[in-house]
Amino acid sequence: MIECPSRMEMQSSLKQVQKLLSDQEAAYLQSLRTLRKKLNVLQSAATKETAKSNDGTCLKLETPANGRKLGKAQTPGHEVHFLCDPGYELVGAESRVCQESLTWSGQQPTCQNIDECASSPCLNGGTCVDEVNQFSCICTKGWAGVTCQSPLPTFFVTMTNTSAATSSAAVSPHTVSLVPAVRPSRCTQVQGTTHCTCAPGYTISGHDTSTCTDIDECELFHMGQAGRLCLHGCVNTPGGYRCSCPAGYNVTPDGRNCKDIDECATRQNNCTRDQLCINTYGGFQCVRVDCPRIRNATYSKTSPLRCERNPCSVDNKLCPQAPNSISHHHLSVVSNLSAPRTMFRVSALRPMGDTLRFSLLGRGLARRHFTVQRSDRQTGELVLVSPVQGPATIEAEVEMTELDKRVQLARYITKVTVFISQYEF
Ligand SMILES: [Ca+2]
Ligand SMILES: [Ca+2]
Repeated sequence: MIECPSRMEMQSSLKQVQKLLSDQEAAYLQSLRTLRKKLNVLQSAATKETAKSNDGTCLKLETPANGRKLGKAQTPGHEVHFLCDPGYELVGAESRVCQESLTWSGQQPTCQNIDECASSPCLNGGTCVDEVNQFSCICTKGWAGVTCQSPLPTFFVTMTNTSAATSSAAVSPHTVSLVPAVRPSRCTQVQGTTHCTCAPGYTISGHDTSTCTDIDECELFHMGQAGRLCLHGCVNTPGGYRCSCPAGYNVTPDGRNCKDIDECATRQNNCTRDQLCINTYGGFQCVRVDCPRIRNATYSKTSPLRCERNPCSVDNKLCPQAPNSISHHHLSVVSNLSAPRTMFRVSALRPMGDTLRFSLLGRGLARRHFTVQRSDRQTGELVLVSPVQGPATIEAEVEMTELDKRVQLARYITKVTVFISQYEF
């Protein structure tokens, strides 16, 4: 069992606690007073140190970092001015006066870096980086320029025609150009003025002198003093241009013209062994010469392009009427060839009779564009009389008949196939 303490004992204990507390309070207040006194002494000493000097002048003022102080006088009534370096702005008093109390008016100013990014100068999602007296932009993909104002840089992919490039050693079948169409300019400062220049083939367009844009020569020099820049196609490239040609042609060494590829000479043809490869402007033809199969006569191939009639049997009266020989010739010409123009000549090497007669067989296109005329006693010629717009293929048959006393001795057929190209080069 716990016994309750007596009333006397309780009062004695409380008195002891009260005394302890009041002693503690007194000691605490005493130390506070001592501390305040020390602080006051320090404060008054500090005030005297900063505001006044002993020789009747204000204390020398500090020059702010990244700034300048104008004025050296420290006597009462004189002013000191403050300036900041470019890229910094003054925060605080622009000028301070040395007062009669030998203290300076106002607060000591500081020079703080100006935030050029505050006006959000970077466009199109660019990130602004503040630098002293300037800023720079980190542009998002697809944008360039000082403030990311220019679209691009895009990249031109130039593919040369594979069929046209195979025989050209200088150009690989796939030439991929990764030169940008927009490049930075080179700027120099001359007597305070900025001069910006571009690499050849580039120019400064618009107000932005920091970027150079590719010159589109195809557009700009479409018709030059020397005629067309390119005879066929013009391909603008970053920093330059190149001429292009249709399939079946190569660009000539001068870079302006187009030259037909001889597929027959370079084995770039798919003609079979029993076919003849005929090179044409812009392509080639595989031709096969077959001898005619007619009832009254038989023929033998005496050369790849010539069939001769076999000797007629004595009882076949119609056989001698059939052509003695059929020769094939192939011509390749460009479209819209000027006329009149001799295309082919047929001659009799050893005429047997007293007369040679030349004529054009057939109808249609051949009759519209060709005629046959005698050029001398033994020679007839196939003449183009009007230009042909290609692409086209015209077959003309020239017949030469030998007569003696108006009796036909022999007939010779010459089949001339003319391949006319699509282009006029
Ligand atoms: Ca160009
Ligand atoms: Ca060709």
